[in-house]
Amino acid sequence: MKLQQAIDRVPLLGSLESRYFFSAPFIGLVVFLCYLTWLSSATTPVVKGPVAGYRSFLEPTFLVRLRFVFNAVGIMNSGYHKFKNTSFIVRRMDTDLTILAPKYLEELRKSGLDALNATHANIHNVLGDYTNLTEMKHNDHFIKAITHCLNPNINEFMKHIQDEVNYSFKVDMPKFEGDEWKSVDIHILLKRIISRVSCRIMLGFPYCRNETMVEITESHTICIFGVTLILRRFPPILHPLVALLIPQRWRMWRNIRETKKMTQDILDDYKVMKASGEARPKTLLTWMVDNAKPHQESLHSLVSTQLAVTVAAVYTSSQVTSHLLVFLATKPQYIAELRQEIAETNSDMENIDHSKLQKMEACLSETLRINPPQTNSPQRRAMREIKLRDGVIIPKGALVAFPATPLSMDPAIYQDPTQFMPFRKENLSVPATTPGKSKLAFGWGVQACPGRFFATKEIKVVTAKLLMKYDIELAPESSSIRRCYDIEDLRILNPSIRLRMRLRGSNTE
Ligand code: HEM
Ligand SMILES: *[C@@H]1O[C@H](CO)[C@@H](O)[C@H](O)[C@H]1NC(C)=O
Ligand SMILES: *[C@@H]1O[C@H](CO)[C@@H](O)[C@H](O)[C@H]1NC(C)=O
Ligand SMILES: *[C@@H]1O[C@H](CO)[C@@H](O)[C@H](O)[C@H]1NC(C)=O
Ligand SMILES: *[C@@H]1O[C@H](CO)[C@@H](O)[C@H](O)[C@H]1NC(C)=O
Ligand SMILES: *[C@@H]1O[C@H](CO)[C@@H](O)[C@H](O)[C@H]1NC(C)=O
Ligand SMILES: CC(=O)N[C@H]1CO[C@H](CO)[C@@H](O)[C@@H]1O
Repeated sequence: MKLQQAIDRVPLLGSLESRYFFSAPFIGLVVFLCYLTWLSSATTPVVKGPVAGYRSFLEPTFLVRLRFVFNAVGIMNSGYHKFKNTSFIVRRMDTDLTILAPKYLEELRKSGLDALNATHANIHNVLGDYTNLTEMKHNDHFIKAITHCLNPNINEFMKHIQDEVNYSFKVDMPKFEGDEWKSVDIHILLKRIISRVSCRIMLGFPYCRNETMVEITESHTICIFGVTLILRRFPPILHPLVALLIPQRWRMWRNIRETKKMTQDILDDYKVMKASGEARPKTLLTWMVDNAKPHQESLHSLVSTQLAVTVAAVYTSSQVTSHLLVFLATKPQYIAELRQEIAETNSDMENIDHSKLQKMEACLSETLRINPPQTNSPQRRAMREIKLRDGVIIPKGALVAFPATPLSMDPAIYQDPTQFMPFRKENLSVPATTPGKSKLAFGWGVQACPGRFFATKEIKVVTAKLLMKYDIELAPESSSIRRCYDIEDLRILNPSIRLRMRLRGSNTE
């Protein structure tokens, strides 16, 4: 009765009869039906083609969209094998996505097809408006910094990267006594190492040693995944409301604020250094500051681009390295071969191009083949209507992608595709960084991942150091559990996987 009194006191509610309040189930039903209607309606233009994923013609569309959340790879595979040479459509909860037939890869590379834009696809996928990443639309600084500063000077950067990896091993590694085995959450460990290295190339020494900044680098991508995974469950009309309630978004804002503070402090330091003629560290940030066009000079712009690189760089690399180590932990025969190869390079890790540590690079390629971080890769957004050579029309606004995982797991292309067989003879000589028509983990064409040269070297350095210092094996309790999960088109290592590690040295049996 207290409720009724309370209701009566509120002018508007008091005038409503209380029986309306008993129609909650009715309102619930209406809301639910609206939700299903939204889920069933197409939201993005698509290329004409069949739709993959329906188990029968009776299956309602909302179910197909829901199933894509946990079975994206299954749906992609069924479409790929059923419609071989034609493009098909998959239904994600937030959009319809056209999976282009692999035969179009050639055309995409040759003519460039620049109107199919990778950045705009990414902004859509991370809901840029809600993750403060729309700045990327006006600002390709984050890509240029990598192609103009990092890639041409990569050997110079490698010195710093090695130093940072050394430091990380000192402070982040669990302490081992004698020859005891310890259970290690490998992904947490690698995320920390990779974040430190990422901070080092972005901000330089000593700023990269600021633990707040390292934590931001580590957590920011996860925050953004959290926001997008939640928001994709809701129709756009509800996004402004729902977004306010997502804790990851509060954390994300805090990260942005802290990064602004840190960046401002660094810029102030730069001014002092400039005045005294002291050299600033060579970093992505200094490059961005020096090469900013007027609209790119603001703190807001610098911080957005900085975080855009973090989002592209940290989670991908740490996941891939974790997958690699888990594969190696289960295949000790390769560890022995890799150790021998590392020993032969005489610990000259600064100039590790493809010609050095080739076997390790083959292991990395094989890891990327079995577990590309994104199942639909590369993804592009059509910025205008595009007519392909065979007359197929990609309408303006369409989101298109290629079937990275189905291609790299196709038994017609790779023998025993589910097996980790790094020394597939024919491909030993192909660098991990070179995209292939069935090797799309780094994307494709001019818009392929600009950070892939760095990523490969970084992963090789970290893995080499781990293998030389520690014995690793799969923890017994992890041997029978699932290795990976797919959440929509992202593949993640099962967070429960543990490796056992121990110091090598006098105790090598
Ligand atoms: C193993 C690690 C990595 C994988 C698997 C990976 C994969 C990818 C893929 C598939 C794309 C899209 C390419 C396309 O659309 O054709 C991409 C774009 C990109 N990656 Fe990477 N990447 C990795 C590491 C890195 C690192 C370390 C950096 C930075 C140093 C980086 C920076 C970028 C940037 C800036 C883009 C462009 C985004 C855009 O076009 O808007 N990536 N990456
Ligand atoms: C797919 O296309 C290729 C060449 O474009 C052709 O040789 C092949 O027969 C086609 N396969 C199917 C199943 O249509
Ligand atoms: C994609 O769009 C971004 C942002 O609008 C732009 O800077 C970039 O040049 C475009 N990429 C291509 C390949 O046209
Ligand atoms: C990192 O440590 C290794 C040995 O663990 C050493 O050979 C190398 O010189 C160190 N690199 C840097 C940059 O300090
Ligand atoms: C993020 O973007 C929103 C909307 O554009 C803006 O109101 C907010 O201040 C931004 N957050 C931060 C921390 O910059
Ligand atoms: C990290 O940097 C921020 C911003 O410059 C500063 O306020 C904070 O005290 C630094 N933290 C440490 C541990 O140095
Ligand atoms: C993924 C990849 O690069 N595959 C290549 C392996 O080698 C054969 C033969 O050289 C090529 O045809 C494949 O494209």
